[in-house]
Amino acid sequence: MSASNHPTGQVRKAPENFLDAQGVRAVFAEAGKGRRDFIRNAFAAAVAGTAATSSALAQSRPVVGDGDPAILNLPAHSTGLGQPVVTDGYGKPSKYEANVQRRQSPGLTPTAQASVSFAPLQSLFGIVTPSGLHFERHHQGWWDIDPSKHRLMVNGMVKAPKVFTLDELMRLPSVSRFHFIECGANTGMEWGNVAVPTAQYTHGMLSCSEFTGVPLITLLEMAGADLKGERFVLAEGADGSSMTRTIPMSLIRSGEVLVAYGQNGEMLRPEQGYPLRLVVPGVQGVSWVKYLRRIELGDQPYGTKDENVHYVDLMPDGQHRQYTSIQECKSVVTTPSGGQMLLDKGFYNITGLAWSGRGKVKRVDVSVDGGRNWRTARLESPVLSKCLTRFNIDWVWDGSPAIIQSRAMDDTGYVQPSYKQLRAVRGTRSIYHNNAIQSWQVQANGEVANVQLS
Ligand SMILES: Nc1nc2c(c(=O)[nH]1)N[C@H]1C(S)=C(S)[C@@H](COP(=O)(O)O)O[C@H]1N2
Ligand SMILES: [Mo]
Repeated sequence: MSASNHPTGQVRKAPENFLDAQGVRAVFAEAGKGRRDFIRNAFAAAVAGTAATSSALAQSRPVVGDGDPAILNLPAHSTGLGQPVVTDGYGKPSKYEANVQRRQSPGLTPTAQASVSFAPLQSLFGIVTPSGLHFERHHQGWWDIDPSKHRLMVNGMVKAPKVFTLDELMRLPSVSRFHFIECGANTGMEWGNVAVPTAQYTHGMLSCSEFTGVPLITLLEMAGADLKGERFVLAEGADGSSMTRTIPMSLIRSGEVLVAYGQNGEMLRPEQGYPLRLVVPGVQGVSWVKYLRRIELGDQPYGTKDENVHYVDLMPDGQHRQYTSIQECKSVVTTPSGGQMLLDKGFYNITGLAWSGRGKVKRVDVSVDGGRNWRTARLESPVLSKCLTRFNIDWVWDGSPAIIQSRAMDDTGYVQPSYKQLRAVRGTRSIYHNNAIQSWQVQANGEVANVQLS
């Protein structure tokens, strides 16, 4: 099967790509909260006008040589002078991409100091999240901290407690690595079967960057850390949330935990913890402490508020599971995905992302019939450990209803579970750590909706 011997279908973008934030929220307000059908139908109704237009366009598009003005008429950009170089500015995306934005979920109550924004996964390619689209999760808002006044203290069970300035840290040997970060609450709404309409809101508390920094083990060694016996590190942020998390030495010893100042080739963005954040590959986002100001070495887990009260999983036996930190293997199809619309029958490239907090993604299978049959997708390089992996697979849509799913497997052999399998172990009362298989239903009219198969 290839694109060349099938007519190529068109995907109409998700509403986020052509409605502004107010528009998306208005659709939700109309729909009222609650049932997935209301939300889905209202969403579809609000964008029906656009759908009709683009569908008509698709049909009336002239073939080459048939008088297509986009071919025959020389545009201004081919005959005139272009813009001068931007000498003193920071480059921006095309104005035609202005609606590709991180957004607050229309399904969550808006607050004065919004605390989560989601990355527009359905609009991204490859594995790297552009820094301006990285999701945000702030427990007390973000700050743009003066780096010359920021300090990192290393204390606790160390012979020589140390305080580093940013300049001192940046003189040390550095490494650069690609890793995903996923909030433990990502896909949390789906536990309650409150389906949010698009991949941005189901899976968008997920991003991937190239991080640059100093291995934490280097700083501990410089401070003369006593590393005999069981050891744990407490990481503390400088913002008002007094975010503190325990990091086990087993992760730090390998050198993969970084004190990072770089993100995608430049300094961290303020929203991502400028000037310093902890990078804890494979572990849920909350442990990636931003505005990092202190590292303490101890001999037992610290049991902070962010690990005793938050980010715990209520299990079927009524007990809370603590310190669930590794993000298990997971994947999501980003096109076709909720809110998009297939405008024709024909060839489509199904594409998505897969990741595992335990290592590399080994395989991704894709089903278009709700899990009865599976085909193995192509993994695009690079396939890196604890990093997003892009997958693609060909599909010819015959115009009948379909349910698209992806199921990832990592190099430990672990396979991403269905909702049924996940609930069998975890029950129904969780908020965090949902890595179940996502289902997107393609309806006969081409609309794509978020559904859950039982
Ligand atoms: N200091 C500090 N660190 C923090 C947080 C915070 O509010 N303050 N939020 C945590 C949570 S819950 C997540 S999911 C990630 C989000 O990182 P991001 O905003 O760069 O996407 O940062 C973590 N580190
Ligand atoms: Mo989080």
